[in-house]
Amino acid sequence: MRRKPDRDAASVPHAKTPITLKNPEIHFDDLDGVIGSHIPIFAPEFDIMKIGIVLYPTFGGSGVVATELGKALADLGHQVHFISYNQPVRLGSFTKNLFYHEVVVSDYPLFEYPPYETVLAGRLVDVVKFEKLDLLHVHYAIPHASAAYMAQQILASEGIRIPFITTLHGTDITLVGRDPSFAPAITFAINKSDAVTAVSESLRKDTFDHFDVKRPIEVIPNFIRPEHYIPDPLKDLRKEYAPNGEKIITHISSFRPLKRIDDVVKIFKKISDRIPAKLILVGDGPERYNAERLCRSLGTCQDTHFIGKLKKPEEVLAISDLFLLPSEKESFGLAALEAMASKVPVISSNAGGLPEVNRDGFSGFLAPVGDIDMMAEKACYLLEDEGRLKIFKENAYLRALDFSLDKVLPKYIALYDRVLQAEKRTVPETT
Ligand code: GMT
Repeated sequence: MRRKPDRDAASVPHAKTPITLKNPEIHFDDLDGVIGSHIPIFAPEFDIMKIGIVLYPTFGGSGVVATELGKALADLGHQVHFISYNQPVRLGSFTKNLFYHEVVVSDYPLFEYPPYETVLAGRLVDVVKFEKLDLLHVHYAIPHASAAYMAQQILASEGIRIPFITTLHGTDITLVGRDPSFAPAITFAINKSDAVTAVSESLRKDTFDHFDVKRPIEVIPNFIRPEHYIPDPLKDLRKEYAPNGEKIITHISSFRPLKRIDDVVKIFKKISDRIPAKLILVGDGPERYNAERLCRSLGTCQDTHFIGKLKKPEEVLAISDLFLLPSEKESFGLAALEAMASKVPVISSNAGGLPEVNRDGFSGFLAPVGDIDMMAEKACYLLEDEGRLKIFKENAYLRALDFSLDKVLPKYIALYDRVLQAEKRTVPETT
């Protein structure tokens, strides 16, 4: 049963209001295939929904997007229940509409591999039943989609119907999911989802190319809340990191091999041979040690700061001049979008969905994966000319606004509404 909110529907962005573009002259065409079409978006009737969001709570982009989505929905009056094994890192302070349900897996000695998926399914059954959820939205297919399907079937056997939406984020499709040991379960769970979204056109295509998917996949891109990226004038750390006015180059990632951290260090070496510059590396992961060793052997350590994981990467982005993302694979590249929202141009590879986010020659530059010469050249082209850099900084911000919450959230709400409308016509399925 969906409820009306206790506040004025007309004051919320998705109350039967056409969403208007603040900058209609800017790149709306580029959103074809990324966001959808030119048709003005009419959001559905405003009803309060009770939504369960299943996510990875760590620093990865899928967790960040899922958390921000939940927070935005809660701000609009919807009731949002996060379900995960840990409190999402970007959750911040609670509001009355936000809830967190922890999934605790027993450490019974027999379990060499704790059965997270089974316990998650059980927790979903419990939360759906007792919180009377309207729908589940799972982020990252493995193992969330199959756990949601299992929960859906358990509930159906009790006469309770719960639809679930799966959002594909990247390596669940492009890397891990393709492993033959995962693929059958992933394909099945995607096909059993009540709706499926992918964060880029590239990921959508990859999914159809590599899995026998029978359902439509809607592209709903990742988003930012522009207000999160307004620099705090009291926190200008620029002088601490670049005391002599050096340019600041930043990279943020999980330091996994596919992020090609070595390329970041090598590109920086080429840049710093020409321009006084500092490199700030944010994040941590398996490649950190190699990157530190490479730095030592290239002699760039005194200009490089490995600062580890940060809850508020926007603080570093606020003092950055350029962002590097030379990834091997990247379904979207949320870190690049966050940099652009902070007015930081991006030099990235052209892998996956990156060209859908970073506009070559406008918000930064693209280069083939591994082409560190080209990336360093493009970086110097920007950093050597103050006027040019300033234009690219403004462009990066304008491009980021194409992915602002007010443009993307109505897409999710419209999808929820469609799924819930379809639900009214569905009888519980018991296999
Ligand atoms: O990279 C991953 O394996 C995990 C995943 C995550 O949780 O951060 O990253 C993917 O999802 C992000 C959010 O949609 C995207 O911005 C990243 O591009 C994507 N990573 C890859 O495709 C490598």
